Amino acid sequence: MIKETALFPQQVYQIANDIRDMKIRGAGRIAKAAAEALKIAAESYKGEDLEDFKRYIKEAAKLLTSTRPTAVSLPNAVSWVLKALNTNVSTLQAAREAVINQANSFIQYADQALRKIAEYGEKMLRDGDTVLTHCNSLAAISVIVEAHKKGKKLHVFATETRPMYQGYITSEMLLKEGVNVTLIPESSVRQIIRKVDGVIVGADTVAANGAVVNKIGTSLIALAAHERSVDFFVATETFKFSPYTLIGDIVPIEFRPPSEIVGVDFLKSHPNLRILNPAFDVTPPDYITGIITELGIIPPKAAAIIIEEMYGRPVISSEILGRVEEDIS
Ligand code: RUB
Repeated sequence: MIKETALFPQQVYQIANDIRDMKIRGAGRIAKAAAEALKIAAESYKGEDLEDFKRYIKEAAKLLTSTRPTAVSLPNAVSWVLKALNTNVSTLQAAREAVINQANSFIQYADQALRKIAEYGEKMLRDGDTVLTHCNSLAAISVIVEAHKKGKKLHVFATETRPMYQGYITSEMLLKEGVNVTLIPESSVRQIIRKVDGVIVGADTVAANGAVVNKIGTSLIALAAHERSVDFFVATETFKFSPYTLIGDIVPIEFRPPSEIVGVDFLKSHPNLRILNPAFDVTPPDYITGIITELGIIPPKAAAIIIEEMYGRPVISSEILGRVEEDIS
């Protein structure tokens, strides 16, 4: 539980807790929720001092970015909103409005991006295709649903995605749209892949070298697809591209509690058992056919160009330097 003080309205803590506890999950939804939380914080600020307001918004930004480490969409969304404070705002009212407008513009951009991804991505699917997806990615689902709406008859294999079973959510979403779905354990992928024409997954972070960080198990699926020359697409908004990786920062992989894997009683009766529960893994660019973004479908190796165009060459902040030093030591 995140420690609540009187500083922010309860809704902001609620969003932060919901991201941390995975009630809000999926990199795109996390990013939009963080922008929404900053907007709520700005709207509810009770003070009267511009500099104090800036500190308050930056504190809210820190709280939100501390909730989950892997999806770069979270710090990218927060940076997008914080740009409001770098503009020449000279009054509290102007700063408040700027933060609210920036948050709204991020949310709007995210919604439009998903629609573009669906439009570009559906062209990669043919009538009669069998598609495999993993975890629960709105970007990947939007591609499948768009192709379905265009009248292409598809069959989807959705992995359960242990230990949190996001595959159930994916199955429900696709069934609601009228798409044929078969739920499978991810351990069956190498057996099933022979029936699959293409894989589509989402991303939590795309690194400058085109490697994609996504739900644990993604890289094994990519390996199985590669072995049989099955196309492997990643559908993602460009705000999941990491500017930090351009200067060598390593994407932090979240490890989640053992209790997600085994029951408390089993843990208690085997005190010497160590349990590892990594939530994400890294798929190398060589296993990725293309990255479907709102700007078009790009080869993974072009990720660095997109990052430079969108974010410029990053200025190395002391915070980032600290992280790099930590990794080397
Ligand atoms: C979710 C996950 C999704 C990406 C992309 O993991 O790995 O594939 O976040 O999702 P978790 P989207 O459930 O642990 O957050 O395309 O919706 O952004």
